[in-house]
Amino acid sequence: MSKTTQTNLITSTQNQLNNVQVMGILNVTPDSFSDGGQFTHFNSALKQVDNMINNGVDIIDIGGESTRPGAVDVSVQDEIVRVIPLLKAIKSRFDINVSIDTSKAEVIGEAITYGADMINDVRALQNKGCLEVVAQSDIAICLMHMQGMPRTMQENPEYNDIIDDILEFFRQRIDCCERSGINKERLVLDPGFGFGKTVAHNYEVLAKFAQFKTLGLPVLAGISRKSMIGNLLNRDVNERLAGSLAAAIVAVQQGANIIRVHDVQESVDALNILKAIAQYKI
Ligand code: 9MG
Repeated sequence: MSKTTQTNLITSTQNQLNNVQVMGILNVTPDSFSDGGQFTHFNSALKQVDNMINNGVDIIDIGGESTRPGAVDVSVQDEIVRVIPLLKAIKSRFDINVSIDTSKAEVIGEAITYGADMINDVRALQNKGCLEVVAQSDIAICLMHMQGMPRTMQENPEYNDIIDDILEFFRQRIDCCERSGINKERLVLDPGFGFGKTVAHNYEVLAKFAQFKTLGLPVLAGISRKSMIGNLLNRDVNERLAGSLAAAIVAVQQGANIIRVHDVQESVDALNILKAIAQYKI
């Protein structure tokens, strides 16, 4: 390898690492799987935002609908009441990017009106009206892969080749977005750890994460506290920090641009270790 190629490699690794964004999870649902109910109260949610900002978060992801396996549906009105006042309060008090985790066109519309910076849609804008409302704005979108729907998705997930199947899904969703007038540059892709995937599927996706970079878009990894960690290590949900950090770092080393996490301070620390060694890697 020539010296120039080596230097380019190091610079691009450092650039990618320096630009990795930490997305902090703020679930405002009574039944979210790992922090269920903790931040349903407005003031404790704002306090949590303040903590995350002090710990170096880049994006706050507010979710008003639980997507854990078996979760019950929530009405449009309930979801709006849960997330929009919080979005407004965060935007008026803090200088921070906010993502709204939703699959409902009406919630997306309200989120856009009140200054959200990103829509995080686990259904990849496949619900009625979503493409249209997004096309009328310039908001960023995270398109996540899921096989099936949250209520039943873990029953018997099957793939021909999980990486090829997810890549094909991404190509189709990117194409739909572009045909609806949503510029490709606004999109982030996410293979959807735990969404219609067995533990083995999830680890294959993590092992081959770099392949999602071939589509030329930023990629998000959401692994924090998930059952792929708990099942492998036999850990309860509040004992999954070490496993979550290890998995997030593996994703970042393969090019993840955003990591979606519960534990912001620990994730920023782990990323800083990676950044410190990146300059010596040849
Ligand atoms: C809402 N939500 C829960 N898990 C997620 C993940 O892995 N990625 C994204 N984008 N959203 C998620």
